Parts: sequence; structure tokens; C-alpha cells
Amino acid sequence: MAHQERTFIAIKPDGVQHSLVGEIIKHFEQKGFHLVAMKFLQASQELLKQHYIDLKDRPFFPGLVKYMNSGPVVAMVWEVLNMVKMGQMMLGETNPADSKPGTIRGVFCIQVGRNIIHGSNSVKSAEKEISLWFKPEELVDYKSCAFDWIYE
Ligand code: DAT
Ligand code: MG
Repeated sequence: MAHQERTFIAIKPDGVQHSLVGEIIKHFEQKGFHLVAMKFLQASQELLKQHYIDLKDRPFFPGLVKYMNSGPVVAMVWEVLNMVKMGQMMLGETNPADSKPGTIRGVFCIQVGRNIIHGSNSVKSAEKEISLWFKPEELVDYKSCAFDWIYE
């Protein structure tokens, strides 16, 4: 049976404003990621500072928090085999200019400070981010009828 890992994915305020919510979710759904949790909210500065705590000393940190707090986001938890590699492959590079055309950042955005989507980049950061954005009871446990058609 396939070993599943959870990742935290967020459609950032620019992704919401560009009406890309459905389009972005479609990519994960159709690829075969398993949806575990989802909510629509305007994140507080406190939450965002915690979320990006590892970057607190970088010069772009205040602008990053301001941008992420400037409008609503879609926060999600998805489950997939080998989530770090799979997530990076779907999202593209941090800088959209380095992202391949088939990736979400490669197709839908231009600049690093407006890169429309977040995805966890390790199992450890995923666990931290999921517990920051979701309560345990908000994570839904169910079996997808397509599971045996996605995993061998
Ligand atoms: P990622 O979002 O790909 O995990 P990261 O964790 O290094 O990248 O940085 C988090 C976010 O911070 C990134 O999505 C956009 C912003 N950021 C990173 N480097 C930046 C830079 N040099 N200038 C402006 N924003 C930057
Ligand atoms: Mg990161």
C-alpha cells in the first residue's frame, strides 16, 4: 500500500484575486492528490509571521507578511505519495522565472513576490504548517473511491 504524506498548500491572495482558485485545485484533484482539509480565510499577521518564521531575518519578510495578509487565501491539506518531490513538481520553483511552463508558477505568475501559491517543502515543515493552520478535527479522514486506480 502506498505511503501517504500530507502537505500544506495555500493559494495566496494574488491567486484568489486572479480567479485561479478552481483552476489550481483542479490540478491537484486531477493529478490524484487526496484532499484532507480546506478553508477560505484572511490570515492574520501573527499567523503569517509564524508560518514564515524561518525567513524572519530576510529583507523581504515584512513585505511578504503584508502581501500574504492583503486579502483572502485558500488553505488546504492534501495527501500524496512522495509529497515533497510531487509538490515541487506541481508548483515549480520559488521564482516563477525559473519555473517550467507546465507548473502552476510557470503558467500563472511572473515575480517571486507574487508567486500565487505556497507548498510545504519538507515533511517536517508540512507537519508544522498543518498544525498552525488547522485544528486536528478539521482534517478529514476518508477513503477516495479512486485510490486503487491511482496507486498500485
Ligand atoms: P517557497 O515558497 O518556494 O517555499 P521560500 O520558502 O524560500 O520559497 O520563501 C517563501 C516565500 O517568500 C516565497 O514563496 C516568496 C517569498 N520570497 C522568497 N525569496 C524571495 C525574494 N528573494 N524576494 C522576495 N520574496 C521572496
Ligand atoms: Mg518554503
